[in-house]
Amino acid sequence: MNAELNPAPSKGDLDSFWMPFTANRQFKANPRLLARAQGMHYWTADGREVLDGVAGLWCVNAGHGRREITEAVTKQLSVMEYAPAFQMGHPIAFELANRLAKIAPPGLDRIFFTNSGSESVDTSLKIAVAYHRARGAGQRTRFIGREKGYHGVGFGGMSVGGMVNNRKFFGSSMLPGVDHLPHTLDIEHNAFSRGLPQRGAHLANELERLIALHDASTIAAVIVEPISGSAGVVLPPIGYLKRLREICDKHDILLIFDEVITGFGRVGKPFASLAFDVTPDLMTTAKGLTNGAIPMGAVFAHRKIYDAFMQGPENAIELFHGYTYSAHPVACAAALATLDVYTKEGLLTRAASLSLEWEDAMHSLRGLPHVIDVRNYGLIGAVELEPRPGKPGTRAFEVFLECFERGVMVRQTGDTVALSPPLIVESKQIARMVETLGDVIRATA
Ligand code: PXG
Repeated sequence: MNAELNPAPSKGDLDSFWMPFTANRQFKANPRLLARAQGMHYWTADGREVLDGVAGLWCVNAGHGRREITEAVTKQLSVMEYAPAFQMGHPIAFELANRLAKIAPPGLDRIFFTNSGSESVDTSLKIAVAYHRARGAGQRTRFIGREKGYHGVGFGGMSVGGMVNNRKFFGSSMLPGVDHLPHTLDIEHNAFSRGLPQRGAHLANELERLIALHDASTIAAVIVEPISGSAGVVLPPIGYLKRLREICDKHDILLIFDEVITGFGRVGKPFASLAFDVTPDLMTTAKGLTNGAIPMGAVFAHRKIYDAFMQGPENAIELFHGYTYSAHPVACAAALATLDVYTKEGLLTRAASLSLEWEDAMHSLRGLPHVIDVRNYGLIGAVELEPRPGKPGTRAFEVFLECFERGVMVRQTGDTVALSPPLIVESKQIARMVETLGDVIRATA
C-alpha cells in the first residue's frame, strides 16, 4: 500500500480523536503514527521500519497484510456486505461456527458471535446467569473474578476485572455481587520461573473461602484469564487452573476462561484450555479470530449450556441477546480466511516449537539493571522492572518509548514490558527484539 493513501495528519489535526487507553497529551505532543504494515513490520508515517513485538495488540497472529484475508474480505464486500443474524442466517456464519467447533476444547461447540473481547465477556456473563435461570437456579447471579484480571471495558467486564485503574474512575458503577480471587503473581517466590511457576496452586483454594462466604447457591460463574495479559503477563501456577475447575464442579458453578489473548495459537495450542488440559464451560475469544483485520469476537459455549436453553415453545427466542453485527458476513469471511492461513502454516501450534528459544531469549534479560522478574509461556514474554520510588510505571513507559525509537514495538503496563510477537516470527527477529529491549533497559536509569 502506498503511504500517500494515508497522509500523516499535522499536529493541529490530532485534536479531535480522543484516543483510547492513551496519554493523549503526551502522544499529541510526540505522535507515534503508524502508516503501513506488512509481515512482521509496521512503517511509521515518516517511513521508519518498526518490528512488531506485540502483534498489533496481541491480535495479528499471522502477521500483517495477509493477502488471503484481504481477498476474502474484498470478495465478501462485493457479494453481500451485510446481512442480519436475528431470525435470519447466512451460510458463512454457519460455516465459521462449524470450523471453530472443530478446534474448540472438548464439548465447547456452540458458538455465539460478538464484535470484540469486551462483548464476548459480557455475553458470557449473561449466558451464565440465564443458564442457571433456565435450570431453575435463578438466584445464581454472582460472579467471581480475580485481582489483576482484564476482561475488557463493558460494565460486566470491568466489574469482574481486577485492574485498579480500569475500575477506580468509575466509582461504584459496577455490577453488584461480584467478588475477586487473589491474583497469582508472587515475585518473591517465583521470580524468573521458566514457564509456569511452581508455587501458588493453593491460591485456587481461596475460591472455597469465597463460596463459604456467599454460598454456592448465589454464584453463577468464575471468570479468569488462563494467562493474564494486560496486567503484565501473570501465569497460572502449576495445578492452579485444575483446582479451580474441581472447585467449580463441586459447587455447580460455571467456569469461564477469557481467551481473548491466549486463543488462536498464542500459547502453542489453539487455546490455552488445551495447553493446560482444563476445559471451561464457556470461553471468550476475539483478536486472533480474524487476525485483527475486522473486529469480531466469539463465545464458545459447552453444548450442555446451549441445550439448557433449547426448551419451551419452539417459536420462542431462547436467548434475548445479540448484536446488529453478530456474525457480520465480512467478519465471518475474514475469520474463515484467517483460519485457513493458520491451518496452512501450522500457526496454531507454531508457538510450541519456538517456546524454548523464546524462553532462552527472554531470560537472557535476567541480571540487567532494575529487572526483577522475567516471565514467559508460549510466545508471550514479560520483563518486570523495579518501579522508580514514587513514580510507578515511568521506567517501563520510557523503555516502551525508546524501543519504539529504536524500531521495536513492545507493550507497557505498569512497570512491566510485555512481548507477544506475531506467530510467524523468525529467530533473527526474536533476537533483535530482545537485544533492543536489553539495550534500552541498560540505557534507562
Ligand atoms: N479480555 C481479555 C483477556 C483481553 O485481553 C479483552 C477481554 C477486551 O477485548 P476488546 O476487544 O474489547 O478490547 C481483552 C483486551 C494490552 C491490551 O496491551 C490488551 C487488550 C486490549 C488492549 C491492550 O495488554 N486486551
